[in-house]
Amino acid sequence: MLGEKLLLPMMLMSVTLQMLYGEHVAEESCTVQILVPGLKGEPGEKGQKGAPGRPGRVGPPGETGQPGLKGEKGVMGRYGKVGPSGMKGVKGDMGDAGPRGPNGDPGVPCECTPMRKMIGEMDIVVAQLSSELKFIKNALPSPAAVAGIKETDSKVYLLVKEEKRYSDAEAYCQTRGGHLAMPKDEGANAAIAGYITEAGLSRVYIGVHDLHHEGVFTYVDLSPMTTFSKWRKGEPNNAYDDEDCAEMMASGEWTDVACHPTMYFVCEFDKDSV
Ligand SMILES: [Ca+2]
Ligand SMILES: [Ca+2]
Repeated sequence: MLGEKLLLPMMLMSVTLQMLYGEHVAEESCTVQILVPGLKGEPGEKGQKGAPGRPGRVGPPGETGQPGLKGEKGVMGRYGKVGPSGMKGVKGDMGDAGPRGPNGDPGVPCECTPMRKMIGEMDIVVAQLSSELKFIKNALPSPAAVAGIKETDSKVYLLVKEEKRYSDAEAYCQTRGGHLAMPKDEGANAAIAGYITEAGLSRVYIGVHDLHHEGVFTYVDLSPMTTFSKWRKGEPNNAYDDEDCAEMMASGEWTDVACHPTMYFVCEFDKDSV
């Protein structure tokens, strides 16, 4: 093939040289071979199949496909965990009344008269207790200072375990609505004496004095001492010319004593005023 390509230019060059130099060239033309291409050959046999080519470029995305058909319902799952408690519901309407129950056994016949009498007596006791409680609240300075109270039909006596002079003791009793004890009969005197004895004492001031007229004893409320007195033998003696007040011994007997020493005393209160 290379030879064919070179032959044509060389042949043309040879013709050109012949035109330029005439005979000189013609003389030499005998030595130049003029090459002419031959006829086209027969087609060759078909070659073997070549190797596969490289992969092509990635194509554009395809169109969205059509939705598939709905699948069949699956098997039921397991039970879930228990949920939290719900809110309290609204109270429902009241139900219908139930059937009536059977009759009870007959009761014991009422003994009303004794019951009423007992209730009446209890009312009286309650009234008395209320009265005494009111008195205690008003009269007692403090529970520790008092041995308790003693009473007769008409009087309430209060033994005060605070040592005071006669005048201060009377003031104490008056503040609480009473006076120093003024025994005006044997019963009252015995009640006070028993009170002193039970308290383990030997003597207390009582409301008897001769402060206004020497030798003329009266009660502390200035009421006269007319029908009753309980002087110990030899009393009152106004010893040392200084005994104008009176004390009661545990025996119930009276003695005139000085007014300034301090000692325990007994107050009395009218039940009507308690
Ligand atoms: Ca006297
Ligand atoms: Ca005396």
